[in-house]
Amino acid sequence: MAKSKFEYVRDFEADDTCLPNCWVVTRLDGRNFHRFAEQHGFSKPNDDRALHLMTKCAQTVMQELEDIVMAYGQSDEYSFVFKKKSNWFKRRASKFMTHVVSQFASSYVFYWKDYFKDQPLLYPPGFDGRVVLYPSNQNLKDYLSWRQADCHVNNLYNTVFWMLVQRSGLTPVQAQDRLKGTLAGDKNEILFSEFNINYNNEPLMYRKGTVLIWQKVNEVTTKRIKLPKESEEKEVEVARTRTKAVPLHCDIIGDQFWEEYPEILADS
Ligand code: DGT
Ligand code: MG
Ligand code: MG
Ligand code: MG
Ligand code: MG
Repeated sequence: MAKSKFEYVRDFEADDTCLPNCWVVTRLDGRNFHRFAEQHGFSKPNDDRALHLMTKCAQTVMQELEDIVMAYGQSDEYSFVFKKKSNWFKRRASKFMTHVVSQFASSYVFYWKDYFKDQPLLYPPGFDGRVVLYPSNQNLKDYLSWRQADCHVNNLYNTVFWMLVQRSGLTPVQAQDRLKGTLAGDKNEILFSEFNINYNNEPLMYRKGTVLIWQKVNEVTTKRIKLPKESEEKEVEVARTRTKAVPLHCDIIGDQFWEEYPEILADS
């Protein structure tokens, strides 16, 4: 077919092919979730419904899209790691980013009511996205460690902050002043001595965030089948193994996780 005289406009499209042999990481983050959390009555500092909904959306992204080897999420963000060798959409950054973000955002709205039973969704939430390439396994591990360290630092701060406000009746400004210049040890000490809380006993999901990895799981379902020599249908149990994106709330900064799941970083 002859090309139209308009075809030349294609040349204006920028090439955004991701460099070969690099891990492609797509991170999304809720837009103005400070306000979104307030308006939807999220509990402070952690809302289980919101965190579980984020993970449900991330599982949907992993199941619907190609080549994602793992994901890590905390607060209003999730990072998705694509295979080094992925050639999905010819490695175009815009495709990775927009498919991840749009699938996640539509899932957030679609699954909202399953997690927030009595809380209607008041307005459409948005998410930003970015793509970053990491050339070495160490760079990738350091990236994920950075996000998990961020989770830890913020969660420790927020846990003490909201204790001071909710239990000790400090105003947010007073709580902020009280925490100014304190180190992790000081915050642990405030939690322990003033609120009898051992930070290490706080839920792992809050302290470590959520890692999603592919795992084989056995599923037993009941099926109605009709056997050839019998007239009536019968209920039978069918067991099958499925590969699912399974949530873990573990440390990914140390070596143990990577030694336990070497297939994540393995090529192919
Ligand atoms: P942005 O990302 O620049 O558009 O602005 P924000 O407001 O989304 O800021 P960000 O992403 O740095 O911080 C996440 C906000 O989301 C933070 O203000 C607290 C809120 N948030 C996330 N998870 C929870 C939760 O479980 N409970 C509550 N109360 N708030 C949460
Ligand atoms: Mg921000
Ligand atoms: Mg945000
Ligand atoms: Mg955030
Ligand atoms: Mg199309």
